Amino acid sequence: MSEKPKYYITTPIYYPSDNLHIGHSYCSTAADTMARFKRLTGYDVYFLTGTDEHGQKIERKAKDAGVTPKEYVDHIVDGIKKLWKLMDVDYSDFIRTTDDRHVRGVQKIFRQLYEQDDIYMGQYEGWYCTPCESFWTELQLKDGCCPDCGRPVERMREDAYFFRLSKYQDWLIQYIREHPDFIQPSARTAEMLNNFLLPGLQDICVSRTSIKWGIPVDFMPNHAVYVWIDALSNYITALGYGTDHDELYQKYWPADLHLVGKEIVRFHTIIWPIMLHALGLPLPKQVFGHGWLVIDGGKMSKSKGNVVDPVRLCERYSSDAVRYFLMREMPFGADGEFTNEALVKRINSDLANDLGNLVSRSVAMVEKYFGGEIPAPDAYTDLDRELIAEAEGLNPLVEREMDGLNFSQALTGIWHLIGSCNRYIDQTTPWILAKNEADRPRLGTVLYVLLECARIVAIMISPVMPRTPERIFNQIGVTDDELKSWNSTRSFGQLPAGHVHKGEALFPRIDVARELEMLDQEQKAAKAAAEKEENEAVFTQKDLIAYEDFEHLQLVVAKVLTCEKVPKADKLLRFTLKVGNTERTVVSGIAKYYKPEELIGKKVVLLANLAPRKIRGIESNGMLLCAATADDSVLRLLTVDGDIPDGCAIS
Ligand code: ME8
Repeated sequence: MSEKPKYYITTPIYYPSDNLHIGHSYCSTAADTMARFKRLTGYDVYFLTGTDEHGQKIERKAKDAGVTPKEYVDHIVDGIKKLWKLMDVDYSDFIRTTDDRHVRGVQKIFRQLYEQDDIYMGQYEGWYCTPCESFWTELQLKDGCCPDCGRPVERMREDAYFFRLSKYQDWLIQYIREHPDFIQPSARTAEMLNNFLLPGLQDICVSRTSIKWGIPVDFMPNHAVYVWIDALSNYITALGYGTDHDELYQKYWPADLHLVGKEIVRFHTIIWPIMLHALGLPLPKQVFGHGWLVIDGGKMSKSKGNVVDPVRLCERYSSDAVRYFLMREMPFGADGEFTNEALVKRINSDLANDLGNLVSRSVAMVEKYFGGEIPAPDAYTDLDRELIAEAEGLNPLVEREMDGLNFSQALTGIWHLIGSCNRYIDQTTPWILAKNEADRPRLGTVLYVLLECARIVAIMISPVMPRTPERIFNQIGVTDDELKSWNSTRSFGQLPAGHVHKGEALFPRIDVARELEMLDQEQKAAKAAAEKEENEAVFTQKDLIAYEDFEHLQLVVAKVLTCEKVPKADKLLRFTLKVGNTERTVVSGIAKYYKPEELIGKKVVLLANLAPRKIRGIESNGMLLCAATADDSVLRLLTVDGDIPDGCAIS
């Protein structure tokens, strides 16, 4: 027997977030659907997923929670694994970047790149946003603050290793041009070339001394491997690359498909291929960047209270229904708006009505007219042949669309057949045929055609909806595995004699108006809870400091003499402050909370001995103290009560 061809597919490794939403399920559902489809069509599939667990953000969250980073991520990873189980995401392996096998693999890769001079020691300097763990250039800053979260950034410089991306730029441009399928959808190829490669690549920083929760560089342990060399390597360390047990690597690498969200295509099609090429390894065959599931045109976020919980949806509608919706609703490469209405209507019309009706009506009629025994077909009419042709045409259509990752189009094709079957019932009117004994052979043919179509549909939907097919097979009396196989959908008429078994409705019909009202209320409650949580300040005690440390801070009363908006900077106010017999300029990012004129004359609290910083070209000398909620939705300046001259010390 010839060996099965191999197929290696991956999802990105997810950040362990306590905020996993339906958007995260999107990529995993697609990867699982593809893995199942390839298995169904005869491939030896390896499907990898996992978690990306290092970095300062995790370190800080763990500290806030009073646990070690490992304890913090362990708990979240358990939740992620439970979600994949609930959603039938049936991976072959789950890699964690904290796994020993990964740590050792990354250290080896880093060392090799260093020894061959693709990694070198340099100095990194930039504006650093701690919450986002990101360095930014001056140009990237927005109003002098982090362009992602809007919070203040700090100038930081540290020794760091760099990876010579620039050395491989011309090679990569040529590679991408010669392999038009490497980056998909193809519009992303142009984006990568025009926005990043052709303007010129800069070497990237691949280590940090300021981050402790990371993989130590083994030959320079005060450096932790920074982000992408750690994260991207997972695709090969999981296969045992570089160890004595690299059988999986030998068998499955290169990957056939890396599925990733559109925002990380860049890392997967620039840094990753260069890393692999530098290591002398073959490149993945394709990187596909899918779109985002958005709400009200924007990303889901916990603080907006618009996070859609996949667990809740699966429990209420079944994982098959949720998977169907995700794969059907929007073309895979594009963004799509998530609404409760779209979800509920799709489940009702496509699953409860179209698919549910086909199966339940066909089975009910076989029970009623043939005592549950599947009739043998008689002669086919033109009408039958038309439907049969559509059913037989589905195999190549679905194969083509699935291989192109056009999940939605594949499902549209399958649902077209379901629609044709339901119309066929109306056209052939079995209930009228049943009245006349002479029409019995015709009635048998009609019902046979319907059951056989239902069998084909059940096989076709199985990659997207792994649970429903078995329920359909039970009802239409299919037990033989061969009749559940992909090959058996190529030619019509495989369904043998047997018995149908009327079962429960595949998907209960939904009262759409009531359901939407209920979901709406649930969402409002979730939003209110999120707001309450956000506003309830969580106080976490920081490390104790000595009194001498406090004494270093020079806090004084300052009087606002002038205050004005900084032109072309939405967030910034420029203050002239009187501090005793001196005056100074301070720039503060609080324009959103105050009108400049409200502040004139106020006595505020100034940290006077903070090193000066240039913000939007203005030198700011000190910082005004404010109190703010965690999400910065409310912010108030600290002012001094009563009559006290400016310049007075605060202690
Ligand atoms: O990016 N719609 O992890 P991550 C669709 N650790 N997809 C979404 C989505 C949404 N609303 N929200 C998130 C990372 N995703 C890195 C990857 S790989 C070596 C390292 C997708 O947890 C997102 O696009 O932030 C990405 O593909 C995946 O979830 C993981 O995102």
